[in-house]
Amino acid sequence: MVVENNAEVLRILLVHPRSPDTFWSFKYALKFISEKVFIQPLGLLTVAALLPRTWKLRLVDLNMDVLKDEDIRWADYVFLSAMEVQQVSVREIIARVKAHNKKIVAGGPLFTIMPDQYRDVDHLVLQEAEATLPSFIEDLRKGEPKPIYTSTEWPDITSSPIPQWDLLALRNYAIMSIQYSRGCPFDCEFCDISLLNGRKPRMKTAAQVLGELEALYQKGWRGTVLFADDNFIGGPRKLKKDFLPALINWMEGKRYPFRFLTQATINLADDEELMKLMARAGFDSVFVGIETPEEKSLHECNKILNKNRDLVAAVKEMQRFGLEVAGGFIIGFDSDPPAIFQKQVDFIQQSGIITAMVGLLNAPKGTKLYERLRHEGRLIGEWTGNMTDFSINFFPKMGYQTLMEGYRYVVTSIYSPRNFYRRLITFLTNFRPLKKRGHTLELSHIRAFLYSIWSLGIRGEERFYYWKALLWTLLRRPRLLPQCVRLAIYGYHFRKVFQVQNSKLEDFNRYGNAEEIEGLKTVAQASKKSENMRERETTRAGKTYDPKEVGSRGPF
Ligand code: B12
Ligand code: SF4
Repeated sequence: MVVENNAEVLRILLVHPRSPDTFWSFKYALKFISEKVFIQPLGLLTVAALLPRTWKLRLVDLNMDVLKDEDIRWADYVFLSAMEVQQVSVREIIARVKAHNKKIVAGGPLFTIMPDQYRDVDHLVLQEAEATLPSFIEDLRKGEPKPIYTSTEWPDITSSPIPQWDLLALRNYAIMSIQYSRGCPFDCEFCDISLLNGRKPRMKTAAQVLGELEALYQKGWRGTVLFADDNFIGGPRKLKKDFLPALINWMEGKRYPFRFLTQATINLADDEELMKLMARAGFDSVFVGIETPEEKSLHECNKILNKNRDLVAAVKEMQRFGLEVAGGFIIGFDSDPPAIFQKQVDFIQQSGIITAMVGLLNAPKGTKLYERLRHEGRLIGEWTGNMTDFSINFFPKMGYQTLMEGYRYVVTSIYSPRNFYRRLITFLTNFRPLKKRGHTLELSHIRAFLYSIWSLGIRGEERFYYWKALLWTLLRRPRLLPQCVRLAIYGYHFRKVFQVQNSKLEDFNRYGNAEEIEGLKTVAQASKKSENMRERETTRAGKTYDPKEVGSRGPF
């Protein structure tokens, strides 16, 4: 540690690894507004704010920048933050930094969930930085930092600092995120949130969150802000009595400079007061884990809140209160019947959910699902971190080929232009956003609109449906024209993402060159194991195994 002007100085390079192009990268949609990156790395900005004020910091986000040798040489320590989907980039960064003989400090969901796979990292500072980083800094000052720091406590986040916004050029991002709470009281079998953030929701104070928003506002940010909570409504009483009224006040005073998005559980639809308050505070979209319309599968994964309710009605209720619902769906449960694929398509079409993230069930390490599958001898390897890349890390009961073909059917159906635009009209018919909003039309919106005319309305395969939807909106719900255009652009992105992923899978099936195709290694293993198990099952049943029959019927 160097001492400059009587203060200790360390140079820290904070690196955010590259994310692959996935459903949530919005890569193809962002082309319509410019070459921005979807969202900023909130974890690293929070870590930066927890470091001593005298240390010098630089941030490199590999989703837009390149990692320069010069930056690595400058640094005393390289701080890495990642989730599982970023593993390929993480490995590259570690190799580069090690080649420069520099020390790496790593934290975030990837390392917290799989520390054993990253023993080559010099210092693993796991769980929430508020709980573990202070001990690391203390040991570093003493000159004896340990290889691993972990904690069993869920820290009080009311003292979590304002993220260090000045490390970023905000204009390079399409949206910003902040956090109000951590943790979720539920316990779904496939989810690792209870391991990362615990089951007791912890909230920040209203003043603290308003301070974070004010800092963003002062930095000149206007537009979308995501509340990156596990479940925004995990502590509904405090939300209704304290936080939302304060937020409404602040937003009204500033004439609505932001629009908010968040994640919540389906029981939001049961609470009219909460929906109204959220809409008044500026929320107009909420991501809800719906998972499946199949009751037995909901039971299997312990998604208790979604059981025994009319899920389509719940979605429509939220839309009626001005909240666009984005939905998470999962296919591949043991209890999924053969009809599940059509059932998912029908559900999504009826509900008018535009952003339907349909993923394959996967078992993240440490979850109850992971342990069950391991016990049953069905685990194949570790999850790639991505639910939409046609990979699975266990042997599915319905058979691998059946699942893949069904999954492909679902994603191509719901994002076919015909179904997508039908759904868009269903949504726009039901959606009732609050009237008062201070949003002004920006140049980027006009650019996106014009580009959508060219790209979707003139050149696109969807042109007929695009114009039909535009005309319908102009005549029936003219106020919703911006939403119509925005969602048409999203639809284009979702279709493209699945097309690209699908063609990678086809290439893989044709040539089997898994090494060249990122993320498809588990597919190879699943496919192979699936065939082996089928062969065993068929032979046990006294029949002759014919690999060509795979997928036409399953032994289970
Ligand atoms: C916002 C969000 C997103 C955003 C972007 C996230 C981003 N750019 O970082 C979007 C919507 C794009 C997204 C996408 C996906 N996400 Co996401 N996402 C979240 C969410 C809700 C909030 C992330 C966040 O900002 N948290 C707030 C900050 C403050 O927390 P944090 O990053 O964890 O950082 C803290 C600690 O981890 C630690 N820490 C973090 N980094 C470092 C570094 C160092 C050096 C140290 C010391 C400490 C440290 O200290 C921080 C402060 O306490 C989390 C859940 C959650 N509550 O974190 C899921 C989560 C990160 N996402 C997850 C997943 C699976 C995905 C997807 C893969 C989903 C999919 N269906 O395919 C996609 C990936 C797509 C892609 N292209 O990357 C998982 C990751 C699981 C894992 N084990 O890796 C999480 C944990 C949710 C979950 N359990 O299901 N996600
Ligand atoms: S409700 Fe959502 S965040 Fe909570 S445990 Fe279930 S999947 Fe995880």
